[in-house]
Amino acid sequence: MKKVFLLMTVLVSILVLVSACGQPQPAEMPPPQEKGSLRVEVSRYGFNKTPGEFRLEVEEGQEVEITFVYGDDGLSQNNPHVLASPDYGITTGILGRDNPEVTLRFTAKETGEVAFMCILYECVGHHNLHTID
Ligand SMILES: [Cu+2]
Repeated sequence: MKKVFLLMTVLVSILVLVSACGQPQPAEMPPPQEKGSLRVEVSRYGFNKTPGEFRLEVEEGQEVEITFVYGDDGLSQNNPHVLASPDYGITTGILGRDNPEVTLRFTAKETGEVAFMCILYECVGHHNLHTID
């Protein structure tokens, strides 16, 4: 009798699982973020509020798109930044209140880390947007 009960339990479980699979999906999932596309906040506290240069792992041949977003709205004055990757010889335009998003695009020439930093030395919190020695 116990065996029959166990068998029934297993059968019911399978039926529940099978019918659940047939249900329409509740909502469309948002498309996954495009590979190599990234948003990073830049403020006087650092990249994503972390002091030091921003480092990104890339793979050779990867199309990298990195958007820097102005994060100093809490300051009374404008606090412009210019972001650069010396490894790739690329810089953004001025990131500031009037231009709150700037994007860098490049193709990774080798696998490893790429460093980004602010090259506008006058900015508030500049020491948080550069290599920490
Ligand atoms: Cu800066």
